[in-house]
Amino acid sequence: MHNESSFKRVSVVGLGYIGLPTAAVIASRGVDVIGVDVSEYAVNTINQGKIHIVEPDLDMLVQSAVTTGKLKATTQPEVADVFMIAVPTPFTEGHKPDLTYIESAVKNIAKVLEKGNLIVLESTSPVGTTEKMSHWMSEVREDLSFPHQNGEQADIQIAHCPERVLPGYVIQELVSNDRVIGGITSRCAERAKQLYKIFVKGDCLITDARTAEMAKLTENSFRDVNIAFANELSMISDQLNINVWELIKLANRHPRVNILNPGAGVGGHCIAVDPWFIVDSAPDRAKIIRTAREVNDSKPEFVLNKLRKVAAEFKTPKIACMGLAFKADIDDLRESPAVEITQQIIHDQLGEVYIVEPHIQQLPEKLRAENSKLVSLAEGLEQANIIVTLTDHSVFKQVKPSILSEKVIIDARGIWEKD
Ligand code: SAJ
Repeated sequence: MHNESSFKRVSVVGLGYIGLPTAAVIASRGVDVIGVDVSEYAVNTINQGKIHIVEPDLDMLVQSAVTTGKLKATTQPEVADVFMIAVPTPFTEGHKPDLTYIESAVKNIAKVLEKGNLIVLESTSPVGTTEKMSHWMSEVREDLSFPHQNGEQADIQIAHCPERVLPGYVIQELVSNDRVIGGITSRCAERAKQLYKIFVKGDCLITDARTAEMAKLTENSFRDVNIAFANELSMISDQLNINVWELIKLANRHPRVNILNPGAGVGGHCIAVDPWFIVDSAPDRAKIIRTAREVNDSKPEFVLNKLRKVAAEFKTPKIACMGLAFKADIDDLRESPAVEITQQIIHDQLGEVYIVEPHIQQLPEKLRAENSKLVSLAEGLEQANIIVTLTDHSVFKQVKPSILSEKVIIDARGIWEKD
């Protein structure tokens, strides 16, 4: 495709789960893209036309972008018309946001900034971060003016456009999702909108930077609160001897009720993290948001306690842990409650542990032990006398009920109950 926008050269800083797909999609629209990452391994892999992360269809997109010369990766920032920042924003001890990746990326870019450049922060960030970026850059470049100093007349434009893509559907959602674009000034937002129009088919909705930051945190907190409601119901139902899956199915037949699924806990690096940024900004006001986090974080221990009781009734407990990924049909084990639970089962020596995770070839270091083994689905089902479902992978749903009839099942994901 031919690029007719004023953005001839786009730099994407941070080539992970968000940055790399974004870089490849923009390159596929005929724009020259420079990807910047601190990891030499990531940079070398990408420059060979390969990928260092797993996401459907990304491999082909990157390969074609690199082969046509439109995408190039480097460890040092180069001159560009726009810089899109997609680096991690984890939290530190006490759930405090850690902005060091953003600060160091921004200060690094500042060295190569030119008058007229646009910087867009894509990383999910606490309210006020985009404004902080403006200050950080001005410390490095006293020769340029920034929006917090010179408003609409600033030499440099800065905006926030939070990523909203769902892992597993990134390529599709990058193009089709609506985007919220918040500028420090309206000119910043308008300029950023021109950038996103190169590849986004959804609407680009304009606001200020603080509202855009809060919008992203709100989306993930909304989901966290609703999952917490489902998880709380599952624990109450257990106490009251009610099947929570049947309960939710029935309640959801009300035209204005739509309860989400209880599970083994909330994992991933977004929903279990972002609500804490709201709590950190307004600790006295964010009551439901904080409690939802606590409820979801308590779910793994609840599942473990159920398993401890069941295992105590067996002479030789053989436990099949179904799934390690943080959610269905992906291979991502980071911040996964399934890993946390499995690790504890192994550590507490609750029995022989048969780990079934069809999306990985070998166990992560922390799950390797004398009493643990990565096995196929068939072997796990055959060997185990206790089965605990931790991730709702599609392949698990196809297991015939007759195979399960002689096992004790703790179905934390409702895989074999829902339908
Ligand atoms: N989960 C449940 N029950 C449910 C739904 C999810 O227990 O009914 C669990 C999942 O198993 C998983 C966790 O919640 O452990 C999070 O999974 P998810 O599919 O809800 O979300 P993520 O973390 O993969 O992606 C979210 C998305 N945000 C929203 O849906 C509001 C995505 O659009 C964001 O771009 C992404 O966070 C992000 O990067 O912030």
